[in-house]
Amino acid sequence: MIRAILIFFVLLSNTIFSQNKLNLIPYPHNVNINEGNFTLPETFILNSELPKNETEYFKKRLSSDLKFKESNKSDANLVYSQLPKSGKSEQNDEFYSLEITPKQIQIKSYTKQGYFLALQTLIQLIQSNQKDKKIPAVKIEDQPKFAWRGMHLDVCRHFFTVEEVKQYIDYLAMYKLNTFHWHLTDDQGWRIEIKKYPKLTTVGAKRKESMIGAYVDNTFDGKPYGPYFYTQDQIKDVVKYATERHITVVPEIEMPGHALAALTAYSELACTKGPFEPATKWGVFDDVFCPKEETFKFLENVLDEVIELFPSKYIHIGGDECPKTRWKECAHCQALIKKNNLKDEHGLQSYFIQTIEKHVNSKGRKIIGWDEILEGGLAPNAAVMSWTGIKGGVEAAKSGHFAVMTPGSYCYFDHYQGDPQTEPLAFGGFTPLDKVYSYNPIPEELNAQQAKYILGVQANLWTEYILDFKTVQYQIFPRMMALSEVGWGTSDSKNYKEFEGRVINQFKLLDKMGVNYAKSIYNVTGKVISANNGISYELSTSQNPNGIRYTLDGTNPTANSQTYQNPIPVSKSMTIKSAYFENGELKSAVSSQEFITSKTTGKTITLEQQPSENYSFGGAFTLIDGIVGNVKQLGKTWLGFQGKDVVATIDLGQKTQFSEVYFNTLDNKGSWIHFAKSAQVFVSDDGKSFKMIKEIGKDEILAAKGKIKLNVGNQNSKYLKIKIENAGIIPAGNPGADSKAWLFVDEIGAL
Ligand code: TNX
Repeated sequence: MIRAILIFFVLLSNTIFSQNKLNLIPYPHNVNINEGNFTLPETFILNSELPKNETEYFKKRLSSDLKFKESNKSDANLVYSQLPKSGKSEQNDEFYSLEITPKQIQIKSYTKQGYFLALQTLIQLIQSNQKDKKIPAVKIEDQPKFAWRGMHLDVCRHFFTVEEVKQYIDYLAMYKLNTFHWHLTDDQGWRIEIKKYPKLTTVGAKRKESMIGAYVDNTFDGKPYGPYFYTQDQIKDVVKYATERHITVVPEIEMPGHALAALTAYSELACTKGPFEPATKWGVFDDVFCPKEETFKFLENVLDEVIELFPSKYIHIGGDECPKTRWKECAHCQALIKKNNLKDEHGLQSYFIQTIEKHVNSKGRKIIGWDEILEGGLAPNAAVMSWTGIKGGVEAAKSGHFAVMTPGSYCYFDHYQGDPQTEPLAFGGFTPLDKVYSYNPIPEELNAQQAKYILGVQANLWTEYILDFKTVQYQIFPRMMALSEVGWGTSDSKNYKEFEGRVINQFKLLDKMGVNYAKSIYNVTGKVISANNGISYELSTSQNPNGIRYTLDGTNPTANSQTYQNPIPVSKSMTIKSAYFENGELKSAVSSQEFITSKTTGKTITLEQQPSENYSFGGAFTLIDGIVGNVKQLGKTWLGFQGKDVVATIDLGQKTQFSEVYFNTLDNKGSWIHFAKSAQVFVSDDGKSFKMIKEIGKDEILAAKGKIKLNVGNQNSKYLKIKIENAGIIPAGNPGADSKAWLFVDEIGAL
């Protein structure tokens, strides 16, 4: 009976949902659903007065769904009228109204852009009602909240063809994004033809090889990459393509940092002699543009050609991550600091950007740059793209400068969107769909007047770990849909589940288009919990919990595998594989978790000193949870201690026999992580007086590459204590020299 009532409510809420909400992303601001439907005819009749280019686009998008014909009659299926411009109106240029009655579809707007946006809404309505060919009678009045709704694409770390870039632009158009930020130059490659400086592409558009796999692996593929770049004709073609879709292309030319590819081509623009080569690994490099006369002349000439190619109001000049190492040692730079009364090298960075700004302004354009352009004082007319959090945007808005919000933790689509074990290798971080959806581009610190300087929001796609276009699709979908609704101004975190329903509806369309979107929202996530003096593995999903199936024998789960009900006891080493199914169909990726258990697993552990906040994951329990630290997941399965030793005491519950003790420690000097210096193992029966049973030094730890296994003879004790000594102060000649080293430790076991 209760079940029947429940089912009734589920059905009822489904009908309410389908009655109240249309399958649209971004959701419009004003929607009035009326009685009746418009039935899609066999041949859809377009009024011949419709704006031409946009209507061509509409026909192309629907070419596999509908046939079209033109008619000059006013009773055509689709008619358009342009609204007269009214100065006072609250409505902006992107406003549109879309009225669908059982007889006709009518669009009104001030601009062709408004008409184009209305068509996107109509396309989504038609495509999501393809089955019964009926679209609901509705009146929509709509316009975006933010003028800048952007997506960025890095084509330097990995290159994408003109065709792929055009597809990317198409995705933006589908979800009403209007700005494409094209990251065209970086250390690893210069990707735009500049006629005056041919070496930029003959020399700077290729690299010897590329880093592959996780950064910590420090592995290279040995394969030359490139030359890959866009000719000016190709650039013009892309800009035209975007313009037809009412999308502004904002080019980015990086300076003063991220300049190795350019310096390889023209080494005279650096502070030191070189020779240089385009970077083969990822990161930040010391060789940057030197603020000399000839460098400015060069950059101005480059920008002149760029300005010719891109009609955008803003030109992005980079500005991020510019180490000051070379400038500190360069006599010319120091003299320039003195001559211009600058405070220091940060002042010089500001001088650099202001010099460029003057030039760009003289051509009638404005600069935008990453938030480091605030260093040492912001150029007078510059806009800021706030990526290292929101403070850059806040500072800009408070001082009357425009800002675009792209904070890493919400807007970096190179981050993971699901459990890294089920995702393609990504940069790091964790930015799932609901996190993007929860973002509010207006920082709380701003008052209404200052908030007007927030131009909008953008997501960035850096491609260090994105080798092909399939992975581009994977990283942006479905998160771009969340971004789109955030930028449109109709997102509401409270309604996330309802939004997710609309996303799932869009998946059908993406399937039809052959887009490789992420299914991470379906994924099953696992958590180790302590139970009965050992551990159990708890599985969950944000979807229907009855849809989880799992196996313990290493095979991939099928619809017929065991249904998950309660946490799974992990009493021995095993691999638990799980996945989410709906109506017998696999919806998620398969999640796989290996457990290696020992006599310490799930016992009581205490740490004398706690790990550093950012690397404390599940606290001390992490060290005995049966999951052995994975090098690729530093923030997850390891505990990190900066400048501190690890002193862990494990209460085994009762006298326990063991003869081997093991633990793991890491070495990644680039990230200031160093192997332990020594380790000691103790035992006790009362937890008070401990006896040392083993000690090892640095050489043994090094020889074992951090995977330490210690033969401790036959022991029979209730307490096991282990002291792992931090490497201390980082020695000279290493990154982070003179700072406190990090000690990363995981999984302390006894066999
Ligand atoms: C920081 S965001 C960078 C990029 C990297 C990115 C990786 C920004 C302005 N600079 O050079 O690709 O992190 O997430």
